[in-house]
Amino acid sequence: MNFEKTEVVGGDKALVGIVMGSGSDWPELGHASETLLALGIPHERFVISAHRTPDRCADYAQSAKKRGIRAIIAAAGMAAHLPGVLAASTSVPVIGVPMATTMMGGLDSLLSMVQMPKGIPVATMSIGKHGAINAAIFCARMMAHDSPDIEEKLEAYVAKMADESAKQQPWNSK
Ligand code: RP5
Repeated sequence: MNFEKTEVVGGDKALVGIVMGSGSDWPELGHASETLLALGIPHERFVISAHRTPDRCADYAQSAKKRGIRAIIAAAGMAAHLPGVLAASTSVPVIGVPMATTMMGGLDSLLSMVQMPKGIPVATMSIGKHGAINAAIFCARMMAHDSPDIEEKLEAYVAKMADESAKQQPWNSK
């Protein structure tokens, strides 16, 4: 099964799919895309809703493996079913990113996502930007073993982070 064509960021063939329940999730999911790019992982991006476009959601999940997608980062807020619904229709690992909400700060999204019953796992990250960035790094960790380029970029990313952390002197900043 083919899914609709889209722009691939950072290469010719996407290895990771970033899927979000609404365009309103993009400000946080943009960090996942940026981080995947920094780690040399080509990816695609779609707005797909488990509730508003359920058939499209099933089509995406069912086509993902055949199209070469090796991990799906799925973000949603409120009753955040998207990662679980995608995971139900594919064997590709799904990494869930709960979105912050104005009503409950994202605890609603987190609990909807993390409490998957046995059999269909979703690897749930932390809420919002931190989870989006960690989802991308988690993809790199899964893929580094098979890709010296991703491994090298991941090592450089971690080394840069450590360097920046060790150099911090907040008492000297104005
Ligand atoms: C979820 O509902 C989306 O993932 C989003 O976080 C939330 C609100 O969606 P919008 O009303 O902003 O489109 O499905």
